[in-house]
Amino acid sequence: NGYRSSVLWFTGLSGSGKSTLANAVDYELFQRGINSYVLDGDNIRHGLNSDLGFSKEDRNENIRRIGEVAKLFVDSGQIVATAFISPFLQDRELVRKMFPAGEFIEIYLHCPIDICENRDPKGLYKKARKGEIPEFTGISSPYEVPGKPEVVISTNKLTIEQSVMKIISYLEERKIL
Ligand code: GGZ
Repeated sequence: NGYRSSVLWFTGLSGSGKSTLANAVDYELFQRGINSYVLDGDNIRHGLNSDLGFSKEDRNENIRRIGEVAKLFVDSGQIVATAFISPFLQDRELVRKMFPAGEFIEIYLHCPIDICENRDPKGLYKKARKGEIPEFTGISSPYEVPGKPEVVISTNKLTIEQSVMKIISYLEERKIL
């Protein structure tokens, strides 16, 4: 079971499928006997980062801390999948620089906002449209599209299984797996 510890950094709009895909990849790795872990809003924003909101400054700090935590997981020999919007290029580049070349794998989940908005599992877009959530990504706060992500997945065109295989293939190509 040789593999290289690394970060799978999922980025994309709310509703683009980050948590779903991070968990699906995590499960595929588990089945292959590889140690992996998912960092997402549930285990980070509700705990370590419960003091942070969604202003630009707070998002910067959210991502910086997640980068540091991801580094601890990589140091412990795991593949860590992170599922955060991480809308700012600068924040993602700062995290990228925390890792040796090849260990930070940026996976951009491309999905038109109207489709994310239609999915709206928690009704957040609806609230944001009504002005009830300030600084909502894609509506009243920017999402800066990655310039050179390692992997791009159009989550409105691929199934979850196809998306997982695209990521696994990339990892095999790069000798991570
Ligand atoms: C964006 C927000 C906001 C605002 C609450 N903007 O779809 P979700 O609910 O489950 O995922 C979103 C999550 C975003 O947190 P992140 O830590 O990923 O954001 S960032 O990387 O920008 O720091 C959404 C919910 O929190 N949420 N308010 N204003 N998403």
